[in-house]
Amino acid sequence: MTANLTSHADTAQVLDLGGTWSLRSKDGQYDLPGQVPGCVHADLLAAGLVPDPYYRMNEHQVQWVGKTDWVYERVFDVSKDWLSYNCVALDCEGLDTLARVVVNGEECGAANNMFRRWRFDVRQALVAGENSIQVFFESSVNYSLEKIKQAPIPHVFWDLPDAKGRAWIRKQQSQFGWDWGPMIVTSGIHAPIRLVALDTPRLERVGVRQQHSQKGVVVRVEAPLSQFEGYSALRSKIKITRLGMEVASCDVESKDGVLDAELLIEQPELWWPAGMGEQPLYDVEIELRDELGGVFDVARRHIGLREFKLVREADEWGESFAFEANGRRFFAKGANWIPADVIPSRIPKGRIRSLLGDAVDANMNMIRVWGGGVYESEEFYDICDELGLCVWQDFMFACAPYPTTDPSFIENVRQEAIQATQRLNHRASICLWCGNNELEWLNMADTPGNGKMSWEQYLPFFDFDGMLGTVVKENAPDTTYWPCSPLKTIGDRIDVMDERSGDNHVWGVWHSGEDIDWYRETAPRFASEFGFQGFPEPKTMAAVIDHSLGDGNLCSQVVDHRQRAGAGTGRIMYDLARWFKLPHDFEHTLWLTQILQSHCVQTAVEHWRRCAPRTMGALYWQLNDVWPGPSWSSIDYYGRWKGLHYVMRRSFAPRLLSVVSAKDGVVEVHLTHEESRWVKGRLTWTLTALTGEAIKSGEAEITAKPMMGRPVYWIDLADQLAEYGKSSVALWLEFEPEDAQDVLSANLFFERPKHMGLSNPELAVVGCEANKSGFDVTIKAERCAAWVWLTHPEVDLRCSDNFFHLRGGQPKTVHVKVNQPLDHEQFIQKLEVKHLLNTYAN
Ligand code: BMA
Repeated sequence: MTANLTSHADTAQVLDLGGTWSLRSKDGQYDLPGQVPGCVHADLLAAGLVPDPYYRMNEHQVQWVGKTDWVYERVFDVSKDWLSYNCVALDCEGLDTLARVVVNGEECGAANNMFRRWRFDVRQALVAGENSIQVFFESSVNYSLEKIKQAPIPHVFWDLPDAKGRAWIRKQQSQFGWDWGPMIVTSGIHAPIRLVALDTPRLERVGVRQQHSQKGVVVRVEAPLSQFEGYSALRSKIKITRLGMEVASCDVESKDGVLDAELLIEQPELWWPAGMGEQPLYDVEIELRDELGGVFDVARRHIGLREFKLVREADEWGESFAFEANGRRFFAKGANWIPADVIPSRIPKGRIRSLLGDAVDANMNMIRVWGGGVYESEEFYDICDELGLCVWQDFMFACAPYPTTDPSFIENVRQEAIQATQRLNHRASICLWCGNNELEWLNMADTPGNGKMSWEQYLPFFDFDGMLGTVVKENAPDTTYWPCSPLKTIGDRIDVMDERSGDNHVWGVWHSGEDIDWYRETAPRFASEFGFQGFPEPKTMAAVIDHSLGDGNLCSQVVDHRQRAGAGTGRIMYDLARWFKLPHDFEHTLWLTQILQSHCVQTAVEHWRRCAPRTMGALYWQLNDVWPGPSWSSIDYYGRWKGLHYVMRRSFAPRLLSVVSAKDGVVEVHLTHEESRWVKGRLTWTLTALTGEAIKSGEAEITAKPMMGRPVYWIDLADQLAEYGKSSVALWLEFEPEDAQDVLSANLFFERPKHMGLSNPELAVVGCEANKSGFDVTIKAERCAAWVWLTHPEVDLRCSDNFFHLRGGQPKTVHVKVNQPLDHEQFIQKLEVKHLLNTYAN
């Protein structure tokens, strides 16, 4: 699917300047090929002039790059007729970040915002034949450090010394280092750059709005024109098609340089978030023509017909914070997205699609594009539109005070926000614009200073009717603007512990040391961040550490170097000891941190789903990684699913059967779903000894309404628990729905894993059939096997299930896809089927 670009009809000349340029350091010491689009770090890596910054502690050896000024230059030819055009513009989709553009020695413009698109008039500088272009990049690190000397703004204590000025520069904030990633401050022409010569009317930009009613959906197309002076009777032909079939069209005259037309789609196919319906997309084509029908310009947009609403209404718990799509309220299930690599040009082809596809595979319906990253690419939003992933879109501000009273900063950001909202306002997936990440929680005080800014400095810029709120109202009027995440609208605006309203960043476990079970005492209206760290698997860590140099220890200097969350590893070990026995070697420690992470986030997510409709969203921190290292992600840097991602697939399943211990040996059974009708079926349960023998069992017909918010059944096991002891039994449940949809299963342990009387389960592979995309592996255990996972030292597996509990005597078949062709022998020989006890002892 091509991006939604205004493509100039054949009346414009376009010269793509992408490709190989030459790259020089200002001091002339470095002179090498430079790729455009790209960045300096990628070019130095390609030339072998810097070591891989992700390997061991090489990050330290590349810091000089971010403190160096660079210049990209090349020559290009244009024919004489280019000079006959009224307007010849250099169209730069992205300059990172502080750039000066010189054509044939003539200064043509400067840029100071990596998030903006820049257009420079180069008509006067151009000559027929060979031309030269140079783009000079000033070091963002040096600039920002100098800037805070001149114009100090309070910076945050946790920022690295060279990152203290990051708030002054409109650049991916997390490039200055974050608690999950390295400091790599790039420079470069990071998006397409082209020369465009035109002197006929253009569609400057296109806005698409929609109004839903009984009659259907009215699609309104608005577009200011440029270069239209001297042209009368400009007409526009607009066509809306669905799978090539025309569903609406019109032919209108543009007035005073503005195209404004409405088209009715009578039988609209609505676009739904993933899991609620399909994602039909319509093509909108807008042609700008002269009175004889000659086409001056064409623009195309892909739209989904849907209405989003953020429902904030008073209720018994305070004020709701729930999203509605097409009038249907839904529980937002998802994660926070960070850039897929600190060096964008290193993102492998297809990685964005596989990460977002993996989110939907894990039953997610929402992604938050977090404010310390970037406004993502057209490809990203194309895929979200296609897959039904709703996008909570932050403006790019995170965890620092910003110079929000500086006029040039305000105007620079206003242009950035206008471009971002105009670029994305037709997107089916965008459901909310959010002003910033955590400024109100972390960076506010009555008086500015010490990492804080004042409300006087903050509100005019970020508040509902502040500068950003106004930009959204004007350029994306059908999308809600939310000033900050998290934010309260009842009580003290920044009291994140107040669960009556707004969204919450529920960090009590990771950042405040609460026990994992503490999550069950919480019921935020919407949890837009929470999580726990886990290390990547051994294969991933092995790519960036050297075991022969003793790196293979959680607290080795090299592994500590990768831990960016201060005492993060200590935090992991603290909670690990709260729940599990200590692992016996580095490899199993890595796996056990994934099990702990999964258990933590699962506890939160399943509890909050049971709290619906009081709680109506859970977006865990974070989906993906920027490099191989410990983080809160569920998918590691190489795209491998950590235990958390497999567990989230179960916890976010459309129907969730879950069971929790209530008081005095009684357990509560919950059946949670968001369907529009009640779900009925047969529940069967068995209490077994961990050694496998059944102790007690039962069955019942149960019924659950959507977002039930309370148990559907209770089981009294007080006597059995007293007789057998909590540490030696487990409860297994199955739900068979009347409507023949998937059978659900759940289980409950009554003791923390470290105190459970688990014994060797004699877990074995009892069957392995090759299939089209891999193998069907059947495993069976004689006794209860907790936290069973499948892995392979040589290939990457994608399993239909993983990191699950297995009841003794109950075989389970896992469908395994492999990322490289393997014959049966090669696969089965090295396949590892492990379980919790393997982490404790050989
Ligand atoms: C929140 C996020 C990120 C951070 C995460 C983990 O603050 O907004 O800034 O990485 O917590 O600490």
